Amino acid sequence: MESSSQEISVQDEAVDKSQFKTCKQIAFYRRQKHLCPGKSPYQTLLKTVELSNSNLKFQIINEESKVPLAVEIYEIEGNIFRLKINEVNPLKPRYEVPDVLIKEPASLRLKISEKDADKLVLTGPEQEQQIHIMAKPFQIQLISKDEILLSMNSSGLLYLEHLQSPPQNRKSTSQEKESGLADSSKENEEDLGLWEEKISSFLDIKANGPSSVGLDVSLHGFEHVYGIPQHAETLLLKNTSDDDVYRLYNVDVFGYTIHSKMGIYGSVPLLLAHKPDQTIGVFWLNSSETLVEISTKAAVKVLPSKTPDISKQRVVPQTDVRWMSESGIIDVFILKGPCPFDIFKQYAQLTGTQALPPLFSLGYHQCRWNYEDEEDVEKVDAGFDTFDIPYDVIWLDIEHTDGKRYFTWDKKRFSNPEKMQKQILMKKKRKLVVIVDPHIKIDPLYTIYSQAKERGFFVKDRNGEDFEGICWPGLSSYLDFTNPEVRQWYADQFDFKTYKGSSEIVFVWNDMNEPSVFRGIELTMSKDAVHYGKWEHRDVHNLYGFYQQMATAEGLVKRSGGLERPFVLTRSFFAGSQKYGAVWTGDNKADWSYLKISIPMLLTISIAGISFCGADVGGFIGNPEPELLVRWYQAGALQPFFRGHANMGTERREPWLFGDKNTKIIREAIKERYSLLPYLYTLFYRAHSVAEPVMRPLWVEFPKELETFGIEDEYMLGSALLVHPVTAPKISTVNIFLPGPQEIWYDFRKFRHLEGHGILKIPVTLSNIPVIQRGGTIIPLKISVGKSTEWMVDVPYELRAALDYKGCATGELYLDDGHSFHYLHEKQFLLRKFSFYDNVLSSRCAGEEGLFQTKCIVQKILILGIKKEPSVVTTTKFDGKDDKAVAFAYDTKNSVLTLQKLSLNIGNNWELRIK
Ligand code: NBV
Repeated sequence: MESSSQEISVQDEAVDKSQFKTCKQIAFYRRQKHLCPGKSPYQTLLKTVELSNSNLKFQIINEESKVPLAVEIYEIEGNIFRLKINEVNPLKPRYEVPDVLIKEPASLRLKISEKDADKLVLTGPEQEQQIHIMAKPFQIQLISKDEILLSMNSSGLLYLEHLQSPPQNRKSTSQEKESGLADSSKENEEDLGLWEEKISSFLDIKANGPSSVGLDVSLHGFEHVYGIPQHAETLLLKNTSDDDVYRLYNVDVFGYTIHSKMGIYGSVPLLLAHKPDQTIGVFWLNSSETLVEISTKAAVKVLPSKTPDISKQRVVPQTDVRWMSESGIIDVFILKGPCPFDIFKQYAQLTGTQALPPLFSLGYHQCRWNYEDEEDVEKVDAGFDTFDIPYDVIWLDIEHTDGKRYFTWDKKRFSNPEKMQKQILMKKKRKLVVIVDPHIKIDPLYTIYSQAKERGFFVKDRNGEDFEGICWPGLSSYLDFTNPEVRQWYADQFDFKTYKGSSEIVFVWNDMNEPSVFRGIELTMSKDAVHYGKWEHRDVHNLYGFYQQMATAEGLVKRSGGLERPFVLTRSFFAGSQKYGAVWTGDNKADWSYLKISIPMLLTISIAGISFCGADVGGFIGNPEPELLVRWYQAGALQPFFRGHANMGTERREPWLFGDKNTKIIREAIKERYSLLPYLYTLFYRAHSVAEPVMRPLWVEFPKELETFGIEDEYMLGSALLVHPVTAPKISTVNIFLPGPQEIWYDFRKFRHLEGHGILKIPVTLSNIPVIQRGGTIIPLKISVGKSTEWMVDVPYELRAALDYKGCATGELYLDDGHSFHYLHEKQFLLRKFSFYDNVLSSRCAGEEGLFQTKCIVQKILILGIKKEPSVVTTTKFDGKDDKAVAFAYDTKNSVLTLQKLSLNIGNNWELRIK
């Protein structure tokens, strides 16, 4: 045993999977399944319609129970529609998710353009778009260019259970009557989990009875749907069957099963649907346990015809999506695109964009559970230098603490953490990440515990006592991060004065924040636990990790006086987590199938707004065979968050432990990542500024090409690089799909133009995975790499231009100090645009307000796809100096022009002319 967790025999506690519910064990699912699709009992009360500047309000009534519901409809700036449905007079307010929307969305005034007994027609700013509200039954249709794009409640599955007072004074209620539950015997009530839900020895008591909500959304003309992470599943969402629906419920599943729709660590209730001329997004803003059913079918569409009696029909696909949540209100945003990138922007307009990471965090991270002690850290760190492998961050897992008391150090193993940071890591310009979990050891002598206890900062159980559960330190309580005061206090714990032994190179990893509770129901917190504001845990469950990461990130910013960008990795996440840092895919296995599934998993997280994501390189559980480890490094090096990690008890696997040949290949993969950092950092800038995902499915870049819609074994890194990881052993050729008859593709390393498009068989060796540059792009690179990102600040650039069929290309570079907020507050950044047109490559400013100064130069330029050998190449600097002829080399076979020894300032305007 290399490490010990004396407090509790941990491994066994964490692996027990038998406690995760199947759908049929979820009471609100069983209840909602009592509804038969078809005619909804809800009717629109058109006489209640009220139009204001910001919305349209009206009531709908359940014709069977006669209970009304309040409906609000908004047209939000930027082509977004919002529907809210709540009780008219709830017994007490129902939970409406706070803090996820970055601001109250600005709405536009709607206009009622038609109103009769059956229907209300509304128009927004765009004339060709209409909202139809049907009266009998209640249904909403979004119409675009005379076609139905989307409809809600068209399958009649709108559902809302009204809050009730506790059982003693309870009468049978409306929805019980509705679903035939009113006459149920006590036994039947238990079955449906109305007031209590029992799973093995766990009892969940529902203070206000059943409270679930549900709605069906039909996507007309769509058969390709994506999103709703996190699942270990394919990129394209599958049709669900009754006991196999997509679950959004954050839980700790050690070695999760792949190709499963069960919930794992994070949830983003955003679904995307795509067809060649339209992308649409459905954002279901609800943080309680959520289930999503998907069913794609062929629907008959009647086409408008001039002769009314000869109606033309066409069969079109339709995808019905049914959302069900355990509590809260119905609050759904329809992002109307029309392009994939519009959806990303619309979603970011609501929930924010990816935080701009500090540059070091885009380097390679070396982690394991655990790096034993200071000596171990020193050795591993030195290993990277000995073997000439760049890396930026070493990580310490839970064993570095004093008995799993976060914010402390194990006195024996880490007796002098300051020295370790100063004399080893800082000197080498490297960083340290430490783990800080949300459970707090119940120990009155532990300051964090005693302070939190005294201030009442822990989540309570249903009896008003601090909730207690078992986790790594033994019996623990859980900080209530939903409370803003707790978050502030928690943020202050990261202050250098409070967090002894920490320094400005220490960053943070939030694990176990689903939250994980050993021996708890489904290894998490009881749903009847009580949070700030008297909300039940069931209401806020999926937000717990979101809030911890928020508080941690705020703490890191605060400790630097607001100057420095934080880096926080979280395991659990929700919509909007992108604002606070990075996520990873948790406890995967050292198995080829997990390497393979990591691609669709990361793509799905990426299109749901969280660009900074990665999977444990090598696989957390088990020992990867060398070939798998090598392939995983090659894949991870071209994914947004790049960290090697390994479980306790696994064999050591630092990159140099697998023989010279493998070390060399891993070194090359990591070095290639470092040389690509200018491109990657620019992509992150775009994710941050305009919400473009860093890692993208092919269909996002080629939205009209049907063949790309289901591709998940390759992806685009930005719009310039196509990456096809190798995810099986002993492979000598791979089938790559190259989109676009109009596109030209080049081998990124050999610069060769790849003939053709569609499926291409290309040979591979173990030395690298296929990376292909798209014609029409210019990629900024560093010409050499250093020990870590900070060693590379002054390293000159290379520009690699790959020409399209018209002989043109464009690219961009974003640059700043790599760590502070000066880019934001003082506009200290540089944004350059490179373009190649008419045999001239020019560099110009693309962000006039940027003020960053640098001496860094472009030293090398490669132009791929130059058809003819030039006779002369000149550079013109726009700093007063004249044209200058420069030396060049031309490779006739591959049509590559190479210019070396240039000295063009990266921040200046210049031109390179080819004659
Ligand atoms: O803190 C220990 C591990 C961590 O290394 C891993 O990355 C997390 O996903 N943690 C889970 C808890 C224990 C898992 C058995």
